[in-house]
Amino acid sequence: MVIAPDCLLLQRMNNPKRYLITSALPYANGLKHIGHLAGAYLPADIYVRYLKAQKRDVVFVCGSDEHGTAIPIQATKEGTTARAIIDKYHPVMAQNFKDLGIAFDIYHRTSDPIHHSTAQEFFTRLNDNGDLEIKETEQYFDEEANSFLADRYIRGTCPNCGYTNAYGDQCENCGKSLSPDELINPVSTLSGKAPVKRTTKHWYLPLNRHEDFLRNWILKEHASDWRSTVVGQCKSWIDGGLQARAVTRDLDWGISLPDSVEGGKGKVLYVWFDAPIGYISATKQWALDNGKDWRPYWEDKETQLVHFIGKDNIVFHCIIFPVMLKLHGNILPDNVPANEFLNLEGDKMSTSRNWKLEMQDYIDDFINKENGGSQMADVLRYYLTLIAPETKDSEFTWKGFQEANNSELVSIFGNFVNRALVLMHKLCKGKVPPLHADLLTDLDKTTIAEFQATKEKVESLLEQYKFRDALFEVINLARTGNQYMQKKEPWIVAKQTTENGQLTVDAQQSIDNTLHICLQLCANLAVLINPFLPFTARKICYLLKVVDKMLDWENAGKIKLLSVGYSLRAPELLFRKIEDSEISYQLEKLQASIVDREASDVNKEKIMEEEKKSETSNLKPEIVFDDFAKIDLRVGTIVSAEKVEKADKLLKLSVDLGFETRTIVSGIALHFTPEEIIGKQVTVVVNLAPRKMRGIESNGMILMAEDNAGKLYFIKPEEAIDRGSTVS
Ligand code: B3M
Ligand code: ZN
Repeated sequence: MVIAPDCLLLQRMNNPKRYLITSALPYANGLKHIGHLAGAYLPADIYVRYLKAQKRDVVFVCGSDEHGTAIPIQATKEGTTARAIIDKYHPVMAQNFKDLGIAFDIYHRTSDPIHHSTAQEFFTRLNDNGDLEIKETEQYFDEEANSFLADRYIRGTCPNCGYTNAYGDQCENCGKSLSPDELINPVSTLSGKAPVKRTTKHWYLPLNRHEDFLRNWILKEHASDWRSTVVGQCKSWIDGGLQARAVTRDLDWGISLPDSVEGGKGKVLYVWFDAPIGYISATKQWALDNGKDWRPYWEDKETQLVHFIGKDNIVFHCIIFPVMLKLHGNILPDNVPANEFLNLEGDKMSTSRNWKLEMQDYIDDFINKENGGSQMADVLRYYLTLIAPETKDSEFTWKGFQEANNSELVSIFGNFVNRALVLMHKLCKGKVPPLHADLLTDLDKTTIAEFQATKEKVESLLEQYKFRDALFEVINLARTGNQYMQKKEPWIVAKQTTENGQLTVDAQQSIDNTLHICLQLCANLAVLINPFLPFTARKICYLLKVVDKMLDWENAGKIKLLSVGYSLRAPELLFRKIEDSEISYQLEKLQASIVDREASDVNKEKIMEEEKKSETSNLKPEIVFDDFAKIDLRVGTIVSAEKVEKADKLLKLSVDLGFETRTIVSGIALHFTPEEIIGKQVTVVVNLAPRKMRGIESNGMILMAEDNAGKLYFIKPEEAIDRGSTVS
């Protein structure tokens, strides 16, 4: 029998020999906020806990990213050295993750010698193999500081939005990534002077040589199993034209080029070259610490490599690092489930504006305070998973946080477990009652069936990285438990007594069955909730007097997790209610922190105003009405459409505008077939100067909307209207 290659691929992915899971290495230049937590750490931890509960061979690596200009810039701000900065933030970040139950197998750091040598070896291999290009270019140089200027050390006016304080690599106002050459009126932040251009030599990774590989690997092989937001971003990068990217810098903070590299003195590896290699060095250190071999995790195709990141890191993990891995002879990621952004109380989180909730703040206010404890780590994990920005940006609100806790964790999940234990103590003498199999009602049976059904649903969702939906299923099972108890009403059944006040046999048996099922359901909930809320799962084990081993995934779906006659502990609440006063305290604190900042920095007000203006990223500079009024927009109907020869992106359209029929060449051929758009109404810019494309004169432009995934839509009236109608 011949097995189709596709099937082989699927077999491998469904049952890999081992897993290597990574979370983006956070810069050790300051404390991280809950947006980071929700983006790259919490989902990875849930996935890893699930895999570990399944007894899979899995290593979960992360660590501090301690290079790049972010570090010396922070050092200048704090009046100290780069080394002091990383030594200050690295341990706090490690502890924050621990307090929130993010259980890395190793939290490494890129300043470690093992990482320096790993990154240098990586660079050397690529360089020796001729996989890098060396180019001399002109770059900005600060004559006063006698130093080349990293992108972050140059500021100027953004060509996209006009914001006057944009960085050389990105405009913080409109989000557009820039190169220093694009800045208008560049200024060095070291001396405040205008920089000059000087020639310097650098090593480049020629991404352009790998276009076919990337197209095939991402846009074909992974078109359906990767998130559409991720594929969409990759596609627009690739379509935009891949270029060689410099992988070295003139800087004095970072990993020096190996001594063996000619002309490499005084240069360091670009932080985005070394940081992802940090995943490999972390694995090496983990292997050393645990007497294991790190190689199969990076070299054997039977390993499933998954990178958890935020959307701003997509290009590095899906395009640049995979090219590096391929050239170096490593395996490629199986998936890169990147998350979108998490906003906070109606605004995007921002460190510069102090509009954020740091992990440390949450830990101080909810976990380390007497009224909290680790259980409160689970509350944050719960809410962040509930609002996970998996497919689009989402929003953290303190009210939402309170609501999720009070009306779901307390009232549904906690309430069910508590009632089961209370009733068991009251009606079954504190012991697990027997199950009378011959007396099971239909309701009993369907409830038991839900254990297994939920397990299967959760498994399938987790394997698709749909953490939010998976968590919903678990809570739904607790909801089912409450409804079951409500229908069976054991407290009413307990009133069926004989004349001498004894409970009837039938009643006792019915109560036994109800509580047996409820208690087994509690045990099932512990197994299923464990990846999401690990502290809660352990607390349930404690109450049920079982060892944590019960949390093995294979136990989910089973009805026999607790032995009959076993005595359980007295109930304790799993979650406490969150009071209105706690929420208003947090809201006031958030507002106050932003005010502090404004008062201390005169420029901030302006920045805030400008940031407010651009609620969404990539806003263009303001125009006056007259600018807009110059554009003549009309509704037309596509009457014919055909492919343009030798141009796979172009369609030649005839558009009937009522007053005339125009030829328009449109770059939509990859999105629509000619047949499907004939007869469609569209909006046309009719006074655009004619342009020749592939020898065809195009007389106008069709308006299209593009969603985050890169899908195109026509802009048209709600219903068909007269051709030639104006749009304004
Ligand atoms: N430190 C950027 C960031 O924290 C960077 C990630 C590195 S992952 C290899 O967003
Ligand atoms: Zn801008």
